[in-house]
Amino acid sequence: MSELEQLRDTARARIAAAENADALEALRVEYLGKQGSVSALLKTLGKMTPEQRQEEGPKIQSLRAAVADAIAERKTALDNAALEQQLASETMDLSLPAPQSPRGSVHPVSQVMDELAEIFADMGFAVATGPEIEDDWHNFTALNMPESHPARAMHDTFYFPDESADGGKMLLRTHTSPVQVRTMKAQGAPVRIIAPGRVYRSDSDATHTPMFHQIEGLVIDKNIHLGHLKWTLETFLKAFFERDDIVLRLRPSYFPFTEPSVEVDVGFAIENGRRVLGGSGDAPGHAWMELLGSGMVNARVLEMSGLDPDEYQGFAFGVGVDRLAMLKYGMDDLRAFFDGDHRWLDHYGFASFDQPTLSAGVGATA
Ligand code: 2U9
Repeated sequence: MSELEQLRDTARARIAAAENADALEALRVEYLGKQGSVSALLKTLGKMTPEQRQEEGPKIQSLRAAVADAIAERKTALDNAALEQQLASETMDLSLPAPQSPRGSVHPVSQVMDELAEIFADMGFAVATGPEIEDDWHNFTALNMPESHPARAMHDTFYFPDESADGGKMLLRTHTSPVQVRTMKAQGAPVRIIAPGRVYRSDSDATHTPMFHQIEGLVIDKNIHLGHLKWTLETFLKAFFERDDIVLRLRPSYFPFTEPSVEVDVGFAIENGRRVLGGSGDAPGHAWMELLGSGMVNARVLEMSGLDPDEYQGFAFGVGVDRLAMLKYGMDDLRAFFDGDHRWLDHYGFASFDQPTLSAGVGATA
């Protein structure tokens, strides 16, 4: 065997035995690097005669190719082995539960708004909305509260510094009633709507926030009377609190936009320190709690909204959504509703899949 063949076989054997990438790289440098032994042999070609070069050149070139091929082959084998080992060690158990990542939740006010829309839709009510920045006429005058009416002062209104184009004052609506005025003016009668949304009053303590949520209802048709109002509120409250034993008490009251006006109380008992609605307030261990305001729409309000009060009558009601949420889901501080504290939301928020439906029960489970 020639010296070159011996060198080739030794190199092949050492390369095949290289245990890892570092050892293989060391052998590559040893044979093919600038100072490597095969490179040194290639350099000898320059000093040979043309005849010698023709004889030795192909042999040395073939040695270099054999060493390079052996290195490439070993490199592939080492890479494959490393991959096999990685695949064997990095197993993944697809049956494990997914890691807990932060989840959003539905705010109790949004949940209750959805519940209310669902209940009233079932009774044939459409949802109406309107602007939160209102003018003085739609918020007050059209609701039988002309300028200097004492009820205006009671609303603690947020006014804007600039007046509207026709000289009226602009304000943040103090109730959702202007939505009903706009609906009557735009669509005429009959009307069967609820108007849920944000309202604003300059008032802040444990039971009042400057922004809160209301839902108002309005039904206008021929021959509507207080009996329709009482049935509607009873049906709504039974569906919302998911109890058949809700008892209402209607008390005479006064609102400028309704005549007659009635305040609606519900019977409740204290259970485990919490108010639980149900039963007559006059029953032993029970009491009455004021929950809603309502009444027959004042004839003057119908007129200002373009309806003939001799042809059409109607009833209206209003209730605080935040208060309904507190009563149903047991929150005791209204201010926490708007703090944006995620720990409160983790506790009182609802899963986004928990859509209220009448068939599955409007009450959420989360
Ligand atoms: C039109 C005509 C009449 C809506 C009504 C009340 C009584 C009422 C309060 C409940 C608690 C507001 O959120 S609260 O502070 N609301 O007592 N609201 S009758 O009457 C209307 C509305 C629109 C055109």
